[in-house]
Amino acid sequence: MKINVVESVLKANDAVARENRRRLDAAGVVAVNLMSAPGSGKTLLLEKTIPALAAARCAVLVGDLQTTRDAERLAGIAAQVTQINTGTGCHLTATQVGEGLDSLDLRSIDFLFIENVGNMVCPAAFDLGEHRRAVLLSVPEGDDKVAKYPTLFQPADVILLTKVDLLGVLDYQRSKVYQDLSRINTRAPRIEVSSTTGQGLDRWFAWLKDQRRAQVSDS
Ligand SMILES: Nc1nc2c(ncn2[C@@H]2O[C@H](COP(=O)(O)OP(=O)(O)OP(=O)(O)O)[C@@H](O)[C@H]2O)c(=O)[nH]1
Ligand SMILES: [Mg+2]
Repeated sequence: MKINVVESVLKANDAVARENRRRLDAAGVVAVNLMSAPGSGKTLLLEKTIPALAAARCAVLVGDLQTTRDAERLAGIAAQVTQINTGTGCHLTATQVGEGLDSLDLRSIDFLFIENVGNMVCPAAFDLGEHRRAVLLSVPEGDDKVAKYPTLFQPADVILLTKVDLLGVLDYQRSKVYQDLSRINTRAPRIEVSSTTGQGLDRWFAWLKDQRRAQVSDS
């Protein structure tokens, strides 16, 4: 008898993810899962993004092992914020997101941002029921990370090169990142952004609005 525990865990997760997606679709919400290494700038990007969309129509589920610090940063910005503490878990699961959805009034929002736990490996394996995956890669992490952590970048729907204001400060070759991406993911648009200077943020906002428009026209 063949028992594959990992496969069954993922299958169970996928079933809950499908239900999460059904709930989001029914409420007309587009959900974006932000994934990256710790400290790549997910929360600061959301702090800049949400006011540029209609803040009252945005909610955030924030995943961290411990603390409510990110939720506190976002509480005065998004209409609804729920922190999910995973304890020792290095990624969010569909069940945790489903419980997070229970805490939100989905009918009153257009965008749900899911800030995943900072980690370059585990989050990519778990469908949460999101519609789009946004992967961040910050300049200080180094220009070799796409090649070293390809599983994060393969399923990305958009790739954000963050903290580009630091390009002149660090020894960093963007061309290496783009060369590696050309082998791993040619589908996702690449957007260079700085949340501190504002560079590139308009392209990111436009991409988000396009995803929302696509969802509305699909439904
Ligand atoms: N120079 C610069 N610093 C940035 C930028 N974006 C974020 N930071 C800084 O990077 C640090 C980490 O940013 P966060 O937004 O907390 O990163 P995060 O990805 O949410 O981190 P975790 O939730 O711990 O995974 C903070 O000190 C930010 O101020 C940027 O565009 N440029
Ligand atoms: Mg954060």
